[in-house]
Amino acid sequence: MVEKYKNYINGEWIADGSLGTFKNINPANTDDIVGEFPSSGKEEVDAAVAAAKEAFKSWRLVPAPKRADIIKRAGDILVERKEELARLMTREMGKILIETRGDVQEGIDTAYYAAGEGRRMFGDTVPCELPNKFGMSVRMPIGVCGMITPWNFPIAIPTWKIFPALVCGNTVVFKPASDTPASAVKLVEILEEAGIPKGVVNLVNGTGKNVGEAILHHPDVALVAFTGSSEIGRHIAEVCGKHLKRVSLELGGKNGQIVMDDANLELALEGALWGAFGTTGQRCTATSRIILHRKIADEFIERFVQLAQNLKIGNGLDESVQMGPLINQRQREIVHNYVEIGKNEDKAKLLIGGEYLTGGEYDKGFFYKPTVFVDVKPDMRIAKEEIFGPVVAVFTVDSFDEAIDVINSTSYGLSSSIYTQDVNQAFRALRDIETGITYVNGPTIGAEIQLPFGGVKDTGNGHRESSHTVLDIFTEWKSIYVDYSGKLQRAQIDTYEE
Ligand code: UN1
Repeated sequence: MVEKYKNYINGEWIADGSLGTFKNINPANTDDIVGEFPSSGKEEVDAAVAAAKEAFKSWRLVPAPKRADIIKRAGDILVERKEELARLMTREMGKILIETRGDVQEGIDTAYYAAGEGRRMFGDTVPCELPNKFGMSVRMPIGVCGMITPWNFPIAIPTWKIFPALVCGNTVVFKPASDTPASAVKLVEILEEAGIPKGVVNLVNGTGKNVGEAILHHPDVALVAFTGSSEIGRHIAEVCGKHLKRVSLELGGKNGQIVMDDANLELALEGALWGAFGTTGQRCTATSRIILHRKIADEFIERFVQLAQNLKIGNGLDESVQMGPLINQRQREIVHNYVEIGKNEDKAKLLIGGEYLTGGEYDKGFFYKPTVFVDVKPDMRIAKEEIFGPVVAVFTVDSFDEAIDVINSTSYGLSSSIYTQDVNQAFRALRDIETGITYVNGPTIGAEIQLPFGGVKDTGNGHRESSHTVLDIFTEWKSIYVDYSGKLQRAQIDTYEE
């Protein structure tokens, strides 16, 4: 029996989708069907937006600390259900259990942080230039927010958007990735249990083409927040631009780890392995480039390749497994196509991997071998484009300055890292690397939710999720002047008139 999941619109769980149903399968074992979901389109989006618009009228008036209490409760429920959710997530999208537990933990951290904002959300009070006049700024909610989220962090990323948006007083239409709809249903169930009023959060399952597009074009959606590829992000920005919708984009990455000749190699190797092959390379923050100082390059490559080849690959529900499958066959083809491109590019050398992992249980999943290219040059496609798989491009450089040039030589700017013991070098790197996040002596993955998350260049459009900076996405400023002088006072004029 395949479990049947539903949409959630205006406080009701609705089984039928106007476009039928779709199945969600376990990428580590295609015999395992996680569930059947309503395939939705414009009809459901219209109903969800109407419910969210209506609910906004009262939700915006609920005091922020009370809204935050509901998010705090959602965090408490996530704590109780952490293991169950992690297991479902591993089944649904393949990453290993310690990582899916971390994914839920990121949602818990976000819940408590966002709940705290319910009692902060600071604005400014400033002196006014005229006597008997008071000036301050306050944050106002924006309205109905369309949240379009990816499959690689099925709990964490939706919470990054939904929790703070709700504390700010917005209402939500949530369209999760069609590869991870079960985690999304669980998250919405948790919000319902935590006491979210009807219509405040609505869940519509389906494809980007059917559901996502309807959200983008709906006149009553005031804001769209999206995490995913730069290609789709560009399209979303175009549509939202045309309609003057607010839009927040978290897009791709081509993150590099620099290893200088004075680095602690042990540490740098461990970091590179985790950064490159954690989540099977399917993080926007994944280490897809390693930039080695020539003096340590040979030793590093030899040891790195050995470590990569020894990784235990398999079904993430097995606690001893270190790397799971790719999300689906389409992604496996994309990854493999990049490997073919890399093999044909001038002088890049494929050292290990570059093929499907097959045989026995592997034949039932979308497994791919850890893949390492060396002698990569910055103008190659495998050096510049996001692959989203366990594929690493290794560069060898002769100096710190060359390392910085190489790390900056992509259009992306999400995360980066440098391994060095030299504090001067570390600070120059922090200043000169063009990314939104830079680590010293740590891998490119592993952002904590109390610092801004996001990137420069083609990685986004200037917004930052997490931290208090997320409030700038989900609120707009209102400036307030109260004149208690009892007369007309003209700014800039009466102030300076004798
Ligand atoms: C992503 O890669 O899409 O910093 C998000 C990290 C995680 C979040 C990654 N905390 O790697």
